[in-house]
This record gives sequence, C-alpha cells and structure tokens, in this order.
Amino acid sequence: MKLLPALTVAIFRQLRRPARRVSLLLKGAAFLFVFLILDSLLHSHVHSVPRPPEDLDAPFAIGCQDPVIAAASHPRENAAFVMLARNSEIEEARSTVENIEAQFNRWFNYPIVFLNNEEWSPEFVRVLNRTASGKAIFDTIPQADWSYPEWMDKEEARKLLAKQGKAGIYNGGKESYHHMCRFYSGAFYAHPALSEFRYYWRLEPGVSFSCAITYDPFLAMTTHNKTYGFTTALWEVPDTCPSLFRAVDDFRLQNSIPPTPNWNAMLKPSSLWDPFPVRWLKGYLGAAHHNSQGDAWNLCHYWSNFEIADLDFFRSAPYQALFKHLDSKGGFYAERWGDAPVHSLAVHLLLPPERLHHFSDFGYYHEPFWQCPGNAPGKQMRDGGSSSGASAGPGGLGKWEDGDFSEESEDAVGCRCKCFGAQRRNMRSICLGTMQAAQAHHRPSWWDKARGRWPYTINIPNPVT
Ligand SMILES: Nc1nc2c(ncn2[C@@H]2O[C@H](COP(=O)(O)OP(=O)(O)O)[C@@H](O)[C@H]2O)c(=O)[nH]1
Ligand SMILES: [Mg+2]
Repeated sequence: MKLLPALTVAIFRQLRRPARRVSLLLKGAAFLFVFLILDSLLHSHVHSVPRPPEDLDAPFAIGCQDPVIAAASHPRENAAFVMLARNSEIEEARSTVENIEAQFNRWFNYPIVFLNNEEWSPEFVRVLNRTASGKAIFDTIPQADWSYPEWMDKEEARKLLAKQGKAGIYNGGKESYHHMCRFYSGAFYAHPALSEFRYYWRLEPGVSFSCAITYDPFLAMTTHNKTYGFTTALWEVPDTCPSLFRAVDDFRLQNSIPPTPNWNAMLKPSSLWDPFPVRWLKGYLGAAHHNSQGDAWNLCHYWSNFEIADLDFFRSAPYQALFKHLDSKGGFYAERWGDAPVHSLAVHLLLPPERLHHFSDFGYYHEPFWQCPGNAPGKQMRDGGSSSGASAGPGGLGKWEDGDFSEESEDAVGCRCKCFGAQRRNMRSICLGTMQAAQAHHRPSWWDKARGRWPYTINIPNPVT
C-alpha cells in the first residue's frame, strides 16, 4: 500500500521539474523582455533631441527693405559668389547670374568667382563678365584637386565607377561627377581664388531666385553668428553612399565627439528603438547607413547647390581632419559620396544648432525642386522704396504693378516673390523638420505626424506636407 503514495510523489516530482524549468524560462524571458525594453527606452532617450526653450532660427528679414539703403548702410562683407561650371554651360550660367543680379546683386555688387577644371573659353569669360555687376574672377582648379586621392589605384577605381554606372547609381558612372563631389567636399575652401574671402554663396548654372533679396545675407550671417545657411533639405539617394554615415560616425568616435542634439537630429528614430541584439548585429555586419552601434542615419541632407556659409568652418582643422578621414576610406569613388551629405553630416557633427540658418525667405529653384515663401503682407514697398520716388534712381525696387508678383498672404515672409501658387515648396517638409529639430521649440504633434503633416518647421508657415 505504500507503493501508491511513493509513485504519486515520484510522478509529481517529474511533473514539477519541467514546470520549474518552464517557470524559470518564463522568468528569464520576462527579465530579458524588460531589459530589452528598458535598454531601448534608455538608448532612444540618450539620442533624443531636446526641445530648446525657444526657436533658435528666424528669417533674417520679413518682406522688403529698401535695398539701396541696405547696401549703402554697411560696407560689403568679405564675401563672394562662387560658381563651378563648364564652358558648355554658358547659357545656364548666364541665366543664373542675370537672375541673381536682378534679384540682389545690382544693389550689393559682390564679386563672383567662376571655377572650372578646364581653361575658360574666351566666350564664357566675355559673356559672364558682361552679365556680372561686381568683379568677375575666372580661375581653374589644380589637377590634383580634381582627381583621385594619391594613394588610390586609378584603374581599379575606374572599374568601381563602371560598376556603379551599370547598377544605375545616380551619376555613379561619371568620373567627373565623383571629382566634383570630392572637390566640393575638401579642396574647394583652399582654392587660391577664395583665399581672400570669408563667406561664399554657392551658385549653379540654371538655378533661379524667385523673390527680391533686399538685405545683405552675408552681413546677416555675421550679425546673427551663423555659419551655414541652406534652403532645401531632402533624402539622399540611398545607394550612392551606403557606408558614408558609418565613416563619419567612426570619425566622431575616434575623436570622442559626444552625440549632441544636432547630431542626434540626423539619426533615424525608429532605428533607436531596435532591440540591443538587433542593433549590435547591424553594427557588426556593417549594415548600410548604420553606424557601429547599429543606429541609422535618416538620409536627410541639405541641398548644397545653394549654400551661404563661412569658409573658415570648412578650412578649420576639425573639418579638414574629417575630410581627410573620409578621403582615406575611398568612398568618393568606391561609392558616390556627394558633397551635400558630407557637408550636412559635418555641420550637424561639428556645429551647435544655433549656427545653422534656413533661408526660408528666399525663393529658390533648382530642377526639379523649389521653395517659395510668398509675399509678406503689408511689407512689399509697393511704391518701390525711398530711392524710386519721383526722382527715382535706377537702383530701387520699382513700382509694384498688380499682376507682377504673387498676392500677399498671411504668414508669408518673402519680398516681391513670384511663386507658382499658395504652395511653399514642392517637396515634403519631413527632412527640413527633422534636421531643424534641435533648433525648434515648436514641433508637430504626434497627431500631425500621424496625418503626414509637418507644419511646424520653424520659419516656414503653411508648408506642403
Ligand atoms: N567644370 C566642371 N563643372 C562641373 C562638372 N560636373 C559638374 N560640374 C558643376 O558642378 C555643379 C554640380 O553639378 P550638377 O550637374 O548640377 O549636379 P546635380 O545638381 O547634383 O545634378 C554644377 O555647378 C556644375 O556646373 C565638370 O565636369 N566640370
Ligand atoms: Mg545642379
């Protein structure tokens, strides 16, 4: 009779053991789950972008000022326009210069530096000299700055370019385009024709400005202590630069640069929520657009075909060290790293947010995208300004004739703009908003974001979404 209780106990024990194992397993899983959640929470918190107590950027001007008075009230800054162009782009270059003269430079007369990797044709020099109101300087780029890095095997590099061309990577097969991106990323700032200047305004053949610019943006940059100004922010084409972000972040780690709010604004928020093992694996495997910790870049960058910036930033030791580091990776040729993402990642890495400026009051068009700020209500100087009254000189704004410009509208900030309609830009505002996060006190609610609206982007009332 004693056998039954003994058997019951034995069976019970057998049952209990797996139950204990299961319970242990469950406890372990719960612990791991909580650990991973806490880790993700902490990781995304450490890389969050804190909200500043107020917006750190604002338009330099709203509406029109008298450009003649603005130009006379201050000596010219130590600044120049710069346009890299080919002889074959003479018509597009002329149209850009004609436009910027009409909208700005006929009052301010800044010099313009034309750069080319080849000798300028006499025709280009003649036509552009005639079009520019300020001094025009025509110079060429030293061969070493328009070429592969010295250590690189050119034949091997050309094979890589051919591969990119076959893969359909945007401009990946074009050797000159790679040289151009490398030049604008590193050697540009040291070019002798620019050595006397502190600020530059980058122009390209075939771009246009759709509003009058009646103040001196170079002066405004110095007054407001700004280093880098932009108009447009967009996503980079992913297959042009899979390893760029990792290379920049490796430089950050090697130089013990902490992840500042401005840097964190370049991270893709969803990647910060990846569980630790997933992040580790992505970092270990070198996933495209991820850094060694497995965090991803959001691919946002400023379009560098327009820039107004402080050359001294790019000439500085930290920027030049970053460029050397990137150049040593070979990515300007093994991939097709653009100068736009290189500049953008650099300014977000090395500058605090208040040193960046969005020229939201500029109307700017570069095929196929544009922004146009609309006309600020009550600030259009319809009489043409003080210098264009009865005794008007040639320099004023000229009388506003109805139909000449877009209607004035609430929240608009521009001067004498000709926009395509009420829209402020024809690309989504997500990158603008994301990259300005460290400057922005006003942010979109989760509800706005859920509906795909990014209305906050500071300075930019009524953006399209
Ligand atoms: N001199 C010269 N300029 C170039 C060359 N390739 C591009 N550029 C200039 O570099 C700038 C950017 O080139 P672009 O074709 O507009 O590139 P995208 O704006 O990225 O499509 C423009 O100012 C071009 O005129 C080249 O081979 N030689
Ligand atoms: Mg272009």
